[in-house]
Amino acid sequence: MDAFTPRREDRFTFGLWTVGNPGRDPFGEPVRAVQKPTRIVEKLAQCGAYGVNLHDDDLVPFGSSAAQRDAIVRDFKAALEAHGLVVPMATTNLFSQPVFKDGAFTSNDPGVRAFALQKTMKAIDLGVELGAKAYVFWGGREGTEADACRDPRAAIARMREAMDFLCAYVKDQRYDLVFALEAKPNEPRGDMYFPTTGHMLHFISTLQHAAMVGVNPEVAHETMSGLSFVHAVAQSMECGKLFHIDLNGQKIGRYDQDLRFGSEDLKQAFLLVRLLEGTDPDAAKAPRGAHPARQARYTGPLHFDSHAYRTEDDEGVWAFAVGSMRTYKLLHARAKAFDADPEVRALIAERRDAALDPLCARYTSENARALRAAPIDPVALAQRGLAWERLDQLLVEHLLGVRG
Ligand code: GLT
Ligand code: MN
Ligand code: MN
Repeated sequence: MDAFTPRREDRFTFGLWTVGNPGRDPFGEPVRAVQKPTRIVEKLAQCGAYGVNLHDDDLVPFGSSAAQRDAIVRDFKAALEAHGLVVPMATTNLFSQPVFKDGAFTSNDPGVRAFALQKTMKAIDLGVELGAKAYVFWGGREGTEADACRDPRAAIARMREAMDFLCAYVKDQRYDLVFALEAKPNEPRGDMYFPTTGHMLHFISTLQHAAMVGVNPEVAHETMSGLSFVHAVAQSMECGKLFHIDLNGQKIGRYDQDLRFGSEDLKQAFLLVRLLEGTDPDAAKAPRGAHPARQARYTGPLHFDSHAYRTEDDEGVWAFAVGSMRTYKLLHARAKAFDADPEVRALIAERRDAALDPLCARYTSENARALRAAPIDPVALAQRGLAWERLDQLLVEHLLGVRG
């Protein structure tokens, strides 16, 4: 036990499908035994996790009878109770069954779309019964290879119809539940609709019940697109839409690797933890122009959507789980030290121009006139070195543990 040993209050969660991943890939058979959900609960609790998340089919195998479902759920609840774990998030598997081969909510076939809604309503009921407060939508098969098969605008409209329907269902049932939409650019489809968190954020703004819908960005998915994950998360937080997060590791431009958090690109991982935890004291103060719903820090569950290398046995899986959580805590400690460093603070201190600043704050015709006439010297402004080299080196030194 040390300061980085994971504890319940750290709010770390794993999916049944993550630590339960038996190591099957497109080229090879499973390398580990399938574990019972109740065993996963027990092991996660021993590792110091706070919760476990699931797809409907992870817990209740597809095609189970009502009586089988009830027995499985009863045993699972007993395990949660016995080991003090919660289920903060649930989701629907709308990708594994052959019926979803060409999408679920965006399918051209109204029968498939109806089945997707039916399956999701039942899965929402299950999630709520287990105590979930967030419901994730990852459109695993919502995309195309033969793109002429549907107008992409029809796919977007169908997805909107489904979200509006399901939001209304949640309200009608008086469930205390929000939705979190997860983007991915490709895999398993050639091109997926809503490929990035930014696409999702705009889509949400077009929904009937937009207030109850946010995003669930995943490190791997944004990185696959070659984009900054930290910026995607920041934009989500800036408008109050970071409802959940999928932490893992990924090399740029590859298939969805879902590696252990912090095992790739430690600097991005550091900046991400710094952002989520709001260790930068400036994060607490909403800057001028901020969105009214801005989140200063993220207080939801910290979910690891990742799995152990295929080289690992059962022991390796739990080492992977503990490693994910420890790395998060280590990065949190490093981020606090970085943000408390007086040299860092001095370098990033915001400069204000007493004369010009008030003119930029708000448009009035007087401000516009004064601004147009103001003597601003772009050459002088450009001459100043910003010392970001020094700042970045300080970050690296904090990250490597030689400072603070
Ligand atoms: C699947 C996917 C993940 C999603 C899960 C939720 S399922 O493992 O790769 O990114 O978050 O549906
Ligand atoms: Mn992934
Ligand atoms: Mn994910």
